[in-house]
Amino acid sequence: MTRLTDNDIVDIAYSVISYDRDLIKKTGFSLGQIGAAAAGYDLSKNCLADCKVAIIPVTSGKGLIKGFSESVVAIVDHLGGQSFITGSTDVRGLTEAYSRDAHVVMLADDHCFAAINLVSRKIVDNAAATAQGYAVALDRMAGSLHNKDVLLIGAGQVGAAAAIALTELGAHLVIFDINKKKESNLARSMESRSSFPVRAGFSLNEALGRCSILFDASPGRHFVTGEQVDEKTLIAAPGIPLGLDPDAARKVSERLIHDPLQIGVATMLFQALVK
Ligand code: 2YC
Repeated sequence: MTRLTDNDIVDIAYSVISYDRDLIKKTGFSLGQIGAAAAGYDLSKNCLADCKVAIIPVTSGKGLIKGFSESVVAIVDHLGGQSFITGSTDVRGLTEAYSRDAHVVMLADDHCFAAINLVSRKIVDNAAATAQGYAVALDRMAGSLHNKDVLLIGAGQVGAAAAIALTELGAHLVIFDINKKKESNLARSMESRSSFPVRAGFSLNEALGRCSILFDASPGRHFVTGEQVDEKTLIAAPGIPLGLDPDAARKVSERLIHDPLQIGVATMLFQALVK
């Protein structure tokens, strides 16, 4: 899991409205609609207004990330939740969340970013939620992924969850990872879940030549060049840093979904609220 830097998240709090406007332009759906769809949460039946969310700063490992808790608050409040950052960190922060009647707590150390519903005891992990939220966003941007070839780059935690979510949306998967053992293990594990053969074993260039719809769940930087994308390319890229190099990012910019926290946090919140 790539640890975010304060620079990655510096503008989230003040740009969440323009971010959402851009997401609607690209997919036709808002951050709330995408997160709720990925969670199976019915926005028309529920409202977040009475949902108190405590964000607990965690100092373990490499410590706090400047702006992390504030970014999560901005996203939750943009979605209609009532959130607060606990005054204390770590264990005391958890006791504070309980004493201030939080419904959901959200907290992250260097290995896990979780949302926990204190009433239903539902636990949600950021990696799986991010994969599911991005898969829905790509589906909406493509009109539908049903029976369409999708190149999944990265067979790690997010990639494995994305493979399931994309397959459930009807995508025909081509899987690529620089680690060929991880790539073939994920492809094999997906065979039983997909009614269509899961393909793997290509070089990156061959795989990019076969698919115009990409899901970049890898931590690789700038490995996709401008020559490898075109006006048909659609890409959902939860991986940090961005896999597209600047030339490719410029060419695909109107059809690129990439953010450090927003879609993952939105999906976590709604998933924590459904039974
Ligand atoms: O400020 C704090 O409370 C820190 N303990 C937060 C550490 C977050 C570490 N994880 C990450 O940077 C990201 C996750 C948000 C998802 C993947 N990596």
